[in-house]
Amino acid sequence: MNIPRRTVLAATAAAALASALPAMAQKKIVLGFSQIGAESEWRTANSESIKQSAKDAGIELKFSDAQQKQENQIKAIRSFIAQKVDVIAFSPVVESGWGTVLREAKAAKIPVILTDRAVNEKDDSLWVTFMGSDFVEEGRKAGRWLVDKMKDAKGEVNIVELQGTVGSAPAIDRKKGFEEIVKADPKFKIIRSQTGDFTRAKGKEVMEAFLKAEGKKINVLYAHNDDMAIGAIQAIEEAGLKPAKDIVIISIDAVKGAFEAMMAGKLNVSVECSPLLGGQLMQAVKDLKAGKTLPKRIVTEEGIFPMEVAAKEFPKRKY
Ligand code: GZL
Repeated sequence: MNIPRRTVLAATAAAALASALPAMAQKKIVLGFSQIGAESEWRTANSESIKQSAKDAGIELKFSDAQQKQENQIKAIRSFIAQKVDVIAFSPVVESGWGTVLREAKAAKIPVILTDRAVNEKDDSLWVTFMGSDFVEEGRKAGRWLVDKMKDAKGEVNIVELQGTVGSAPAIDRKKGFEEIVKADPKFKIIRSQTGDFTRAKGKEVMEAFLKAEGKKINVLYAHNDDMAIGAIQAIEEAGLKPAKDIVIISIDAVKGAFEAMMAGKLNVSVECSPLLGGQLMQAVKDLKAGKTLPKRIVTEEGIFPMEVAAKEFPKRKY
């Protein structure tokens, strides 16, 4: 039987494609991830979540640690572009200064996912989605807890504030949310506010300075993360004061160290900020590569843990 030449060619091409398909289908998605650093327990748990979830999802992860420097994150993103990764994701150390490199990624047709922290670029076509917590709401939760705690307090309530990294979304928004709530009652006064850069060491150092300047006038410490609160607790004890008693302490993240401090009676409350974004990120990467549309904003659901529930909740904690 004489089979037309074009039919033979089509059959050969189909056979070649079919034999190549399994390999093509198995071609691993490559994700370039630029992480801020390892400044806190939260960050360490976040990195672990991303690395483990990439492994579980069969995604090849190129992971870079920027040691909390924006220029290192920009370098890493440029390197991912040069390597032609499939997707780029990162947690921006600060809100501004990303337009140029995000436009380079867009020009290279590499989709970008923001995780954990936002950027303040006007052109939101520069990223596909932003997944992470609502930091303003975290600040409001901290404020609402304090207002309730101090509802019977007479006279002024003097607050010192340990801010996160200057210019970072969590520092800007946690301050905003907390102030929105406490400013409703003039008895609350933020008498000192300074960055502790989200680290234990800096938190301790700045709290020492607060104590030197204000001493027993301080009624409350509001720390933008647990690591700075834990550092400040050391300073408060070294000053001969009782943390969580002489000075009410509110912090954010709800990492293991915070639960341990609450169970020791040294921290009053921690607002949850979940670092476990790895699973959501890998699902978003797979959906992207499968041509699905992602929501512009994916918000993490979170709670609040006062010291009274710490012992019961601690065994259930995943970070
Ligand atoms: C919040 C995250 C913050 C944590 C800090 O999502 O960006 O950075 O609250 C961490 O502990 O350093």
